[in-house]
Amino acid sequence: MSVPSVVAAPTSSIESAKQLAAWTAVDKHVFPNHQVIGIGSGSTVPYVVERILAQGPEVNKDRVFIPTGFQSKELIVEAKLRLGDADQYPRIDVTIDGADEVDKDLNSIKGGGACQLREKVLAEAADTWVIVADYRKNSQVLGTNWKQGIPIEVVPFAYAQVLRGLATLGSPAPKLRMAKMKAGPIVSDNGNFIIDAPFPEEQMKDPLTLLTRIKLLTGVVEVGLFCNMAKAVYFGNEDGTVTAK
Ligand code: ABF
Repeated sequence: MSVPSVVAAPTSSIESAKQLAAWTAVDKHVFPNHQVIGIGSGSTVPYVVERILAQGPEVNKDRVFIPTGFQSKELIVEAKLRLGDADQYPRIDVTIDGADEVDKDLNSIKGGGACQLREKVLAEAADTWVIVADYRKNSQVLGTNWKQGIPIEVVPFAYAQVLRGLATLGSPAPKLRMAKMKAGPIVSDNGNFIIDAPFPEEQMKDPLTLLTRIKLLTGVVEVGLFCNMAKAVYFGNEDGTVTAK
């Protein structure tokens, strides 16, 4: 049986860095006895699937793969791996996902691709949750590199009120995320809107407190702050090395 190819060979140092992080995470955390595997979203994750495929059809034939959204579902199908869903598999052996930024304590911002609700469900369901990213995502304090704010999924009916609530919590310019050409709000896989809310550095230094406050706003479905969840983070570097946190 031939192994399907799900990603082209990297053509830039950034792509090579992503591939390196993804391959390292798979080699260190995806074992032959792992049967239920969560597959995250974003541009680094295809390299995760590439490395899992390289473990061979014998290992993969009995495994089931749970996606965090439409993109990873397509990826799993294209790779000819068995697709499952989170409601069938509330316990996952290992989930590997990307991130928009990761701080010194392994807290992360996620949701640049509007998938943070399903990403968090799969992170919480996993015995082991691992982040893979290129070196640009590595920082001391969240919000240093990722400037557009914390992605927050909200029920459409409540978005204007949540915008007001976020301003009250201290966000200087929370914005409803719009599609290209302002064609309308971005809609998540769950039919909800996304707000991007930047916060001052002082508040970003304590992401758990911020997460708790935002989550209490009525109409908020999930917040793209992932605190105290990651077992490990791998950043691929341009020089061919990997930084592990
Ligand atoms: C996903 O990966 C999202 O949460 C995030 O927006 C995205 C970014 O990752 P990449 O750099 O791999 O495209 O998990």
